[in-house]
Amino acid sequence: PEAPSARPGPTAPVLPPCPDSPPGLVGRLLIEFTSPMPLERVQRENPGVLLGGRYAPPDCAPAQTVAVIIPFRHREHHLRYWLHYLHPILRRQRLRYGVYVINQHGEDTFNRAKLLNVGFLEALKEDVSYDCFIFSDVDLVPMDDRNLYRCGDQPRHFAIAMDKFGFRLPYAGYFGGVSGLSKAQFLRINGFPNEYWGWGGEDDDIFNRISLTGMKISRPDIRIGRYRMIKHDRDKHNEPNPQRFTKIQNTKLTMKRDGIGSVRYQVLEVSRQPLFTNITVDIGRPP
Ligand code: UDH
Ligand code: NGS
Repeated sequence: PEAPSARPGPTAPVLPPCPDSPPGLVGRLLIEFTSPMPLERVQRENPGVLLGGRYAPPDCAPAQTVAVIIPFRHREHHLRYWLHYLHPILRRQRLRYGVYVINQHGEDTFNRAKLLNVGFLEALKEDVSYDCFIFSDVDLVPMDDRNLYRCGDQPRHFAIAMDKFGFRLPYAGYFGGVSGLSKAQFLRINGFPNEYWGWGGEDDDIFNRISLTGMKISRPDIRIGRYRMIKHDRDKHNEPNPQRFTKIQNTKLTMKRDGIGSVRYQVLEVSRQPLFTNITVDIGRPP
């Protein structure tokens, strides 16, 4: 083995790099949302997760540091399932990661993509070493732990075979649900749009940004990128956005001015919970 480049201190042992294919993955998983999931149980079953939802493997040094960003409002019961299933998966994947729940304050129209922009900036304020960002809806749980939550040389789409779509992509340009970009990829597209209020289209706008900057979506094997979605009714204050069809025609023009460079918001509270960091934010309301 090579000589370590930094001198190991008593508290910082030099670990070998984590292997490309983590050993100990189990493959296909049984995912169900029938019995209720108390948070105390999820905490008890994940003692290795540190305050704020941080984790690093004890036995190897990962190449990346991953911030998992969840757009959120009034979905506590989905979040408990998400934490229950995802923490053990991410641990088996030997990731160094943190979980950030970006909670939209108030009852104005929901804005998923703007919350994801906030998550990118706030995660970096917590830890400048984040270099990979995974954006996950709170109601999506992977059915296979070989679907590795890390970044590559192209933006990654993870949720490609959801149960509600018959385990297929609904259309070739679908980029919704769970996606991942490196810090450099995210900055290259000027982050995500801030101007999609209500449901729909923001993921297509992100897809357009990626295509327009000459990048290509990378996806896992269709047998591995399977997901279960927790069934739910339409939320209040997240009605389909009637402007979405015209907006996605104009990404090329709007992406220059609307994105991570122009996002305005106010953080109201940062709260480090045992299994995640909760960031409550005022993102304003549609004009
Ligand atoms: N989200 C919240 N709270 C909300 C709205 C959205 O947390 O009030 C987040 C959450 O992470 C969710 C994501 O934004 O997973 C995407 O929103 P969504 O779940 O509303 O989108 P989806 O396409 O559902 O899953 C749309 C309504 C489907 C109604 C189907 C009725 N059978
Ligand atoms: C498209 C939406 C996307 C959405 C996808 C799946 O039509 O935002 O359906 O929706 N695009 C537009 O509306 C322009 S789903 O079946 O999950 O409700 O993600």
